[in-house]
Amino acid sequence: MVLPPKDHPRYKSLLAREKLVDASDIVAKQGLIAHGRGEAFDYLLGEQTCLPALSAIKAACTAILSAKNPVISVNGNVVALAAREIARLAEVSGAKVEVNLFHRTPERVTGLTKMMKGVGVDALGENADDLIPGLSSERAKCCSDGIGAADVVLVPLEDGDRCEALVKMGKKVITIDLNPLSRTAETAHITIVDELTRCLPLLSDFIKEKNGIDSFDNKECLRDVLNYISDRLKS
Ligand code: PTJ
Repeated sequence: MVLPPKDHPRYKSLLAREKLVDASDIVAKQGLIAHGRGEAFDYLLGEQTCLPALSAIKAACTAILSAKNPVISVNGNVVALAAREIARLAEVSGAKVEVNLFHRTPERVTGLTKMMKGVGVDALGENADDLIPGLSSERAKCCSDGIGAADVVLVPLEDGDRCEALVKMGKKVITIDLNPLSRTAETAHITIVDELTRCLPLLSDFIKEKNGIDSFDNKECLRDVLNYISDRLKS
């Protein structure tokens, strides 16, 4: 990996790009496009955690703490950018981690499982023996003791179809998505409109401190994020 100079004003952003490019064997090519879209929205948010996102993180904290069987679903981008942050979240919450891919190949599932093992997490996903109903492609594959049995699923950087299918299965769905207008953002029960590596440590901290909130309305939260962006643009 070619590390950007630490004093570069866009160090964090360049490092994230390097991580994704460096992990090109396990990150889908489409993942680079998804990342670019995320970057654009992050500019609009001022590359900081806005107050509505903070509420969503606290609501996610409550949902995960109240879950019997929470599962964190990870894909190529999530592991390449935030394997350690996911490991910490799994540790403080007791949630299982499952590799669940949109562009699924056995090689990618194995590679991502190995990367999670490298940060101390035994991720599920290789022995997918269950299906998410209503999805006709490879992305339906999941594990019966993972996503199949979960009551609360955290699905960062998710696509709309699978998010909708998980909601239809009766699961409580939390997503992390910088695009407040995406179908995923609108379909999930709790949408954290924030950058993945920025909000995961906050979520882990809140879980450790049991610092959640009970009252949360996702539609209102998304409206608040859009108002926040609009106010920033106007000023
Ligand atoms: O690894 P795979 O095969 O499962 O594929 C993963 C991707 C990301 C390619 C797949 O899930 C996909 O195509 O996702 P979408 O539909 O492009 O949605 C990804 C969403 O994540 C977009 O709305 C982006 O704005 C958002 N996003 C991208 N990078 C970040 C992000 N949100 C938070 N933090 C980021 N770093």
